[in-house]
Formats: sequence, structure tokens, C-alpha cells
Amino acid sequence: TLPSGRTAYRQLADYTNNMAALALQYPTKVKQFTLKNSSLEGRAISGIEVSRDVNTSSGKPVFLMLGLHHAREWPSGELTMEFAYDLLKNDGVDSRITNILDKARVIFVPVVNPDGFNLSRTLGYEMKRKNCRITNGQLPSAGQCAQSANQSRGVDLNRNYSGFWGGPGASTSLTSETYRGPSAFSEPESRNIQALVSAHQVTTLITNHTYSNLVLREPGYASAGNTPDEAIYKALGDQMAAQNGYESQFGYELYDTTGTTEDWSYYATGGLGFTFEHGSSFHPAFSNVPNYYFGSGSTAGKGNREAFLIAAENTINPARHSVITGSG
Ligand code: 0X9
Ligand code: ZN
Repeated sequence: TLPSGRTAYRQLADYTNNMAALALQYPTKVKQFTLKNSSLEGRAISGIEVSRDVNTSSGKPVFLMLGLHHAREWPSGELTMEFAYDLLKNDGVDSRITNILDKARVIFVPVVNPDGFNLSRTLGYEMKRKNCRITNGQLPSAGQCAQSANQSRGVDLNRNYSGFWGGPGASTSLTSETYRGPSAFSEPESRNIQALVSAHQVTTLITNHTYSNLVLREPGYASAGNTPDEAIYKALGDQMAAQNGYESQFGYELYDTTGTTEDWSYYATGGLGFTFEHGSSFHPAFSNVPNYYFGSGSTAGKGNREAFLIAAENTINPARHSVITGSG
């Protein structure tokens, strides 16, 4: 059973309601916040911050977990929410979790792309990946994003960050699944994460995606060369992959990318960012999600719970980083 007890994929309102309920249930440990930009269709994008005394925790380092940059990757939001439930349920019970809440802040944004997710999860355009940008520089009109002629439009939010934006592994075509947008951070949804990261000391970041059973670290683009933190970056990735049973590798070993979340965040801040690619399809039957979280007898890994705890613990005791003067 998952920490929340859920047995079906959440819809958008479930995420919002769950976060509000957690903030109500744990007022000293959970602070709900709204990011500064609404989505293109006008939705508020919210998250929760979890810590021991959340309202007086501003000096603590942050572990940031993100889900649903890509609309069809439903487990990415589920795992993000479940880790939040787990921390709150087992604070004071599990000594590792108690320590994490004492010494770190864990920030969750389970649905980075609410417009796309709403189309995919609720309106029947299941394979939607990108956001609802129909025409550069203009907001979509009501219902426009759901029209079949527009389904293939949109900006790939995981190509819109400024790290190496303009490089290979991203498209200039509005209908490509990897359309990078007209400029770096042209989209309110990616600007939200930029602002969030810029306002905190994010020492560790996991952005959840599906699929391929991978723990990916920088660089995302082969010609960028190894990061100055390669030794500690690899060590942490390998340590997490040893738990969840995934392959630990460079982002570019999957394929070159530019403009992804940590193509920006790592070089801009030095915080170690990872893309987790879960499972073997974009959104399998929900019954797979508990296995993704806790593991199962039939899969090699132990699920992602252990890997997530390791990432959170790295926030408290980060391996020593190089000082980055980045171009992010
Ligand atoms: O292409 C992507 O954005 C990610 N794969 S997905 O199937 N979820 O779309 C992989 C991006 C990984 N690369 C880096 N983070 N650099
Ligand atoms: Zn993805």
C-alpha cells in the first residue's frame, strides 16, 4: 500500500486537494505555496515545503523533487506526492526521516505542467507531452489546447531551460515533441522552477520522468564534457541506482539534450540534479506504482523509496562541490 493509500492515478484536483489536506493536517511541518506564474491556461501551480518547523526553516538546505514536466508521465507525479506522504507519515517513526525533517527542507512540485497533465489525464489526449503553447507569445484561448489540430503544438518544458539552450537535442519546430520554445525560459512553467531554485539553496534535485529505468546525471549533452563534480555526482547517482536497480549514467547516454531542468540547474547553482526515468512505459496500469515506490519481489530493485531517502540525506550532508561559475 502506498503511503497515501491511493489506488488510482490522481487527477489535477487530487494533487491540489492532497497538498491542501497535508498542510491542514500538519500545520507546523507543511507549507503550501503557489509559484509566481500561472500556467498558460491560467492554472495556479502549487507545491509544498516539508520540514520540522516549516515556518522557521529558512536556513536549511533544500532537496527539491519535481514531477510532471511531461504530461503523459503520470507516475512521475505520483512518486513525488507519495514521498511527501511518506516523510510526514513516518516522521518520528523512522529515524532517517526524522533526521531529514530536522535538518533539511524538502520541496515538492508534483505537477509542473498542469495544462498538459489535465489534457492527458482527464480530457483524453493521453499522449500529450508538452505545455499548451499554441502561438508563441500569446495565451491560448479557452479550449484551444484541447482541439485536435493543436495537440501536437506546445513547448517541451524539458527543453526550455537556459542551460545550453540553442544546442543539439532540441527542436525549433512548434510541433516537435522536443520544441525548445522561441527563447530560453519563454514559458511560465519553466520560469516557475527557475525562480524557485534561484530563491533557495537547492543542494540536491530529482526531476521525475518516465520511462527507461535510469538515473541520469549531467552532462545532458556529450560535447559539454564532464562536470567538475563528476566524481561526487557519479557516486551519488550510483548509490541511488544500486537501490532502485536502474542504470546510472550520463544524460547524453540516453540521447543529447539541451535546455532540460538540470542542464540549467546544475551549472547555475552547483546543486546536484538528477533525472529519474521510471519504469518501462509512460503510464502503465496504476498497480505498477506501488512497485515503483517500494519495489517488488519480481524486480531487481528495491523501488525508489531508498533512493529518494539517499538524495534527501545528501542534502543534509552534501559531498563537497566544486565552485561553479556557470553559464546557466
Ligand atoms: O527527453 C527528455 O526530456 C527525458 N526523457 S523523457 O522520455 N521523459 O522525455 C530525458 C532527459 C534526460 N536528459 C537530461 N536530463 N539531460
Ligand atoms: Zn519526461
